[in-house]
Amino acid sequence: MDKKWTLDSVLEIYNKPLMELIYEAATTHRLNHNPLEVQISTLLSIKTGGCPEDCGYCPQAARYHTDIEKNDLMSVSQVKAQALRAKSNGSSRLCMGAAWRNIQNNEEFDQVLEMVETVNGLDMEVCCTLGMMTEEQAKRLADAGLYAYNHNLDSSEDHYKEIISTREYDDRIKTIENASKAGISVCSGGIIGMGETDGDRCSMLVTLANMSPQPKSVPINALVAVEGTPLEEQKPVPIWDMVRMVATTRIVMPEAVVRLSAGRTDMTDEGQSLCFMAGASSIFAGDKLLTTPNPDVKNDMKLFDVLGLKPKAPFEDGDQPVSNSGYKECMSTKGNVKWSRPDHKIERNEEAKSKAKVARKELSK
Ligand code: SAM
Ligand code: DTB
Ligand code: SF4
Repeated sequence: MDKKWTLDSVLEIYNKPLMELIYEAATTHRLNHNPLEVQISTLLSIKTGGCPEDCGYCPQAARYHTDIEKNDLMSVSQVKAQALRAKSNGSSRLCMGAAWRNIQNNEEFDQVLEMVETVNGLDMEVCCTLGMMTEEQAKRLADAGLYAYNHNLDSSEDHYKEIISTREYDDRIKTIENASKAGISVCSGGIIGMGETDGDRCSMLVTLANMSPQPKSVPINALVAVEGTPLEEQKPVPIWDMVRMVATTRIVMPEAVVRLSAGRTDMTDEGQSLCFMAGASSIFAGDKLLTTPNPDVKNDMKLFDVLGLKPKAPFEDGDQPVSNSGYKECMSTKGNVKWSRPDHKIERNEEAKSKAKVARKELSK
């Protein structure tokens, strides 16, 4: 039976002397991963702003007065162009985010399925974060070639109520289960710096670590306190808290990719290096997260050089999904990508798939 974590046992790890904590996390990291590889992932906001939810941290909630540029759903061709750009900058994963409460079964969802199939066809790991999702919708995304679904718990169940009132913690857990049942790799983590206690942070980790299977990917975000949101006055998170959180996450979820996510613009190179030492194995790169700024990718690459890190190739932790949704890409007269031949199945045989995997590994050396 899987080990069950308790709040006391996780708090004990979180509160260790920092040097001990980093050493233990670095050891766990080495036993489960190549410590010199860090995955570069790019975020793309495919539909920005106007969200009906009231998440207290989020600049995209319609009810807050923030200075973001709202956008309707991007076209498939725009997404393809952005994905190619991300790939050429070293990203092996694209995470597409929409400011939706939940997925709806409409033409916009069909368009997202086309985006998923297109980006999977570029041999990148495709992740989506589209809000709540039913099992049926998860299956359609899996069929289109979705690799991962991001749905954060954000905080402990208790603290969640202080931050969001328009949905329940259990709604989040249900969507995570739906992704898992459809065979999609789960990406779920949270935010620190929202006025929570150390107990709240560790309680969130207990919930994640006791999931079966554990999430394959755990983003740890430092709050980006955006003007106009209820959390605009929050003080920046001390780097030591970020290191502790990353290290504890690494120890309780040894096999997961731990993502050093929002908040890097406020961190020094040395602070980020401690996070890598403590087991962070991915960053979001590119000049923007979803709506807020992110460090320059050239600086990230300089830091990788200094530390001897290299970008990780796609699909090292799981097979590339076969896009099987029955769409086939072709160009419309307007130049937007459209789809035809709904019964056509795109399949790659096993030999071709394993050859592609070996080639990608060689390329990443
Ligand atoms: N609407 C979808 C949802 O809520 O699941 C997807 C998009 S939402 C922006 C994705 C995640 O971004 C949130 O769950 C939250 O963890 C993170 N996030 C949003 N605003 C943030 C902020 N200001 N600082 C740090 N993380 C943030
Ligand atoms: C995650 O945990 N962090 C990313 C990704 N998953 C979707 C999003 C961070 C958003 C930060 C605020 C913004 O740029 O709007
Ligand atoms: Fe909407 Fe997601 Fe932002 Fe919450 S976090 S307001 S659900 S976009």
